[in-house]
Amino acid sequence: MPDGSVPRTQGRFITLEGGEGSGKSTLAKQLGARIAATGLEVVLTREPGGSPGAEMVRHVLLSGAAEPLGPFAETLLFAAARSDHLETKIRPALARGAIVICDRFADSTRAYQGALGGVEPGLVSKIERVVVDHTIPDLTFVLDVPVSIARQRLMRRSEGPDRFEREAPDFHEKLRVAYLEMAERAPGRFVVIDATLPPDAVLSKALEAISSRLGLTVT
Ligand code: T5A
Repeated sequence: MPDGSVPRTQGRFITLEGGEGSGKSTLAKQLGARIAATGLEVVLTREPGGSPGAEMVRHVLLSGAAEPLGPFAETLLFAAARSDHLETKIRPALARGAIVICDRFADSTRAYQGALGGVEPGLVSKIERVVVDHTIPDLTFVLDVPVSIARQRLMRRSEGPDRFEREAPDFHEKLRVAYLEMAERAPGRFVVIDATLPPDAVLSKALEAISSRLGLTVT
C-alpha cells in the first residue's frame, strides 16, 4: 500500500497491527466504545474474518487445515477472505460514513506471509493491490511490545497450547522488526504505540493520533 490517504469522501478506516498478545483486540474495543459515545457509527471488525464468508475461511486458516497447501495458497486464502470482508462489510460501512476499526488487515499478510512466511514480497504487494485497491487504511496503529511481555500476557490468558511455542524461537522477534520497518517506510499512515503501557495509556495515545491525523476529536 502506498503511504498516504485515498480518494474517498466518507468514513474513516483504522487498522490495528502487531504481534500476538500486543493488545490489539483490547484497544479495538476501547476505541470502538469511545468513538461510538460521540454519536458516530463505529464498525468494529477483524481479520481474518469479519464477514460470514471470511469467517469460514478464518476457520480453515487458523485451524491449520490449509497449512499443507503451503504459504502461497494460505496467502490466497487470506486474500479471498479479505476480498469478501471488504466487499460486504468494510466498503459499505465507509460509504455510509462509519468509522471502521479493523483488528488486523493487509499489513498482517505482508508481515506473516511476506516477511516471515517466505512468499515473495512483490507477489504479496500485487495481490494486495488487486484485493485492497483504493480501500487503504487512513491510519494504522502498530502495537509494539517486547516478545517476552506478549508471551506472559498470552500465557495468563490461554488455556490451550501456547501459540508462541508453535513457532521458531525467533519468529516473534522477526515479526516485531517487520512491523517496525513497515511503519518506518510509511510514516504518513502508521503510528507505533508503546504497548507495554497500561491499556488506558495505550488508548490515550491512539485517541491523540486519531485527533491529529484524522481530525476526529474524541473527548
Ligand atoms: N494472520 C492474520 C496472518 O497470518 N495473515 C493475515 O493476513 C492475517 C489477517 C490471527 C492470526 O492470523 C494471522 C496472525 C495471527 O496469528 P487471532 O486469533 O485473531 O489470530 O489473534 P491475534 O490477532 O494475534 O490477537 P491476540 O488475541 O493473540 O492478541 P491481541 O488482540 O493483540 O491482544 P489482546 O488485546 O487479546 O490482549 C492479550 C492479553 O493481554 C492483555 C489483555 O487483557 C489480554 O489478556 N492486555 C494488556 N495487558 C497489559 N497492558 C496492556 N496494555 C494490555 N493490552 C492487553
